Amino acid sequence: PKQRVRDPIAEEGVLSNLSALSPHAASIASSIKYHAEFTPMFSPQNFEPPKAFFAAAQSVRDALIINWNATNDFYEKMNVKQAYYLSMEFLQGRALLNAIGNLELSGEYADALEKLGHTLETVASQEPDAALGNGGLGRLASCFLDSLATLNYPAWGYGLRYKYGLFKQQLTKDGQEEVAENWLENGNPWEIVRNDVCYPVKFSGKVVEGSDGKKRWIGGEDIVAVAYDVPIPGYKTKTTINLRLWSTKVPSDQFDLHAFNAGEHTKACEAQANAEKICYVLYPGDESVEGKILRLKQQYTLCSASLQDIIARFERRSGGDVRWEDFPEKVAVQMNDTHPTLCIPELMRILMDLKGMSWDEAWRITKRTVAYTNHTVLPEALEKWSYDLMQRLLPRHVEIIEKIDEQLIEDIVSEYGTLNPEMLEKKLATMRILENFDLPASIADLFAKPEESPVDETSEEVKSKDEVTVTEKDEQLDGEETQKNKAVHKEPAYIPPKMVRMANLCVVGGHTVNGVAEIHSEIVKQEVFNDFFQLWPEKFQNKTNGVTPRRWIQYCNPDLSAVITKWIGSNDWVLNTDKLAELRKFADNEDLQREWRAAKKSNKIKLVSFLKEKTGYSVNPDAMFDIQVKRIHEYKRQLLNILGIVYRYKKMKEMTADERKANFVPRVCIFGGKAFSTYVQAKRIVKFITDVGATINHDPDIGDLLKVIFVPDYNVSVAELLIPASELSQHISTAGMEASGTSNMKFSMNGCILIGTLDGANVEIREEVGDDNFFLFGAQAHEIAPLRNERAAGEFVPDERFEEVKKFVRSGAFGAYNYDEMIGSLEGNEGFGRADYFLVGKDFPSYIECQDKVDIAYRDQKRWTKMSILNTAGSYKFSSDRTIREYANDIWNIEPLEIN
Ligand code: T68
Repeated sequence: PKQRVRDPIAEEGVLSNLSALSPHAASIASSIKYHAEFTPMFSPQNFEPPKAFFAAAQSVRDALIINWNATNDFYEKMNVKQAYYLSMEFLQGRALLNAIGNLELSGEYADALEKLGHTLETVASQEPDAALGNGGLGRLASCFLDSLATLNYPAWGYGLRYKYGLFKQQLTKDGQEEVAENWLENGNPWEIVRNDVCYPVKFSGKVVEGSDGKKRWIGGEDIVAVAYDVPIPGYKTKTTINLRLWSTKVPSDQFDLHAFNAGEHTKACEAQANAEKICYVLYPGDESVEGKILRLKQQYTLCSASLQDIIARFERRSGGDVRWEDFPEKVAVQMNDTHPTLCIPELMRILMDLKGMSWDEAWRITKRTVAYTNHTVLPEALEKWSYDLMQRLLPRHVEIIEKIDEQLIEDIVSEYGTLNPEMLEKKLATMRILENFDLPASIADLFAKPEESPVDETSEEVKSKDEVTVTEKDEQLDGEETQKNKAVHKEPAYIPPKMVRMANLCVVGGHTVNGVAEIHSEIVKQEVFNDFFQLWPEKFQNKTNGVTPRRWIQYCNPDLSAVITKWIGSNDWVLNTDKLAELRKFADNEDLQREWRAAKKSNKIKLVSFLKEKTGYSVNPDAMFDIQVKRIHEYKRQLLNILGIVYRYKKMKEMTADERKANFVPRVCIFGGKAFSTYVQAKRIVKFITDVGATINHDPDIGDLLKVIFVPDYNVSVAELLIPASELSQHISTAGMEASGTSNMKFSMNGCILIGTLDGANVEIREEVGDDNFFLFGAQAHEIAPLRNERAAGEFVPDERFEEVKKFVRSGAFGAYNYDEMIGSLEGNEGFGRADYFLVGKDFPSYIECQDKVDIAYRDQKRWTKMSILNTAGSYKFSSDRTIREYANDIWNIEPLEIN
């Protein structure tokens, strides 16, 4: 220190009078100062906000590490059963305010930083979002970690440390543009690299059988997975659990020094680049078909490294006495959707090939260990892998999967063998893990049809799909054409590609399958996995999603939190959200109503400046703030929302200024969300919303009566600003298509009223907040299939108002871009797809009528405020603490354990 030239913090005298601070804040200030001085990655000459953030985060991390070590030591000593949440996505967002809030040090940090010349808010805003997830599924995983730690459950998360998180969204005149999100660019103060915790992971190669009959997987490509640990603090507890993220690298002995010295630099680094690229980018969502091999490598890396780690821990904690049959008494593995399905064959492989177990023993253990959560019923999002690709990459796993499939066939035949063969055949076709595979000969005999004519000796040999030429493939796109050609040329029959159905493997290999909201779990049982439900009804459960009230009320909405605490009499509600229900009895109280409105207003004002900064638009804080933020997807129906707005605008234009004022409540309609980069229709919708905004926002007739704003780059931090300021939020998916939704819960908690369909968790939210406090519209889930049939039969007669709005869009009212295709998709025009598959046209009339009711309700601010209070009061059920307790009791069988 003597040699240091200058110390800006000391020079500026900011630490000269620490006595003004509480002892705790003073020690925090010196810790921040210490880290500012000894973090070499920033210039010593200054103490700017980025450096202040990093130093503050490091000082928080010191505190976390103490608790984190204590937690891990305690679990090790007690040898408790631990749950492991395996997820390809964790959408953590920022960590600083959450960590100091959970440590109950927010005041001290604010004071300390102020002493150092910064506000806590500015410092916190320096942190980049950790966006290692796409949307709801990833954010749910992060809420679960907060609840697990808070409730003292022995549990860890396992994921991947992507170098680039979810892309940054920029809006240009052409719509959305994607930019890489280099979130690690300035270092990540929260992670602890564990070079001592690494495991080999293999791809490709081949399987050989030893003289002892044991299978060995050899050759191929070897990489290493290295652990990066992120401590996750619970709220008001010492418990600090671990999120272990794997990064990939090449084994240290594989750098080709000879090639490098010979000047072949690229070749020398090839293995390294191949290994590292596995963790380069987050898979961009459920639509992509690109990068399949890489995605499979990612999934296998997560499963293999995590299981090796879990098994090593189990063995270590068993001391010299490893009893494998106890493994499921010590380990619960939860698969967050099908992305970690390879856990099942990987656990089988390790237990059999490396630990010497028989198939039956290994299968019993595996089935008692893993469980599966389903997050989608969209058929196109149910994950399938090409059998050939998987076999190339994971030959041993494919053998194991084949055997699981064989066993399943036996189970199905023994259950249904006495039924008619047609039914049995159908069961096998839908339930098997391997799709488009022949049946084993012994089973195929069951279906031999005596009346069938013998095989035509002259017919050409059937080709596999890969052998089909390009022209043949083209013809296959047109069924009729193929039939014709067949008749003339005797073309070979098309053989559909062999696939591995990951969801079926999860259902077979897991002890429990759960959906994420009541209605969704019913659809899972009655539709998606109905055959499995009939066979194993005891496997199926519901676990309605939840969100953490720490991040999603207390930290993002301090103003409202203070009001809630005052009226409930304590802040116990942060841990026990049931207490929120007590607000019901004050819902009409004028004092509470006034304070409630003031909190909302202050959040709206904060949002107004954010919108100005990000979009340039100025909006009126007294208008109703109406928000729809989520991934852009046709089933989520942003198009219904924006067409409703267009209709409103058209009606306004037809009126005089006085009529407009009398008929419409001023609204700011806010959209946010990312479209997957190759999802053309979703990107068109983004562009359309911005085009509509550009027209309406500059229309002098309209002024403050209507504004349409697309907030760029929606992420967790933006949500934390938008949700507290919201008054109406839209959850308007086609019924039956949104598994749950979780932002609906966050909005309701923050006193926002929902407009929505009876879909996902909306159903349960409406039950809790009361029918009067939820704006319901639209067709119900059981009506959707008949409506689509009606549509297909050409029997649907669209509402005049829907025709009017489409015509208006087509007239070019929103610029030169040609929206024919987008509008065409709502009509089933030839070539434009699926004849309004999402039923925008069907629900349009009830949607705009419902929006009229919203306006009427908003005019009566007393009524509206009461509805708002009753939303917060009724949201108590949707804490992820409730969800996690249910998982712990009903699926994982783990107990809370407080560190002493
Ligand atoms: C969401 N799923 C559901 N998937 O859509 C939502 N998919 O209803 C539910 O509330 C939420 O999960 C939590 O249960 C997703 O977010 C994905 O992001 C995804 C990512 C990769 C591949 C497939």
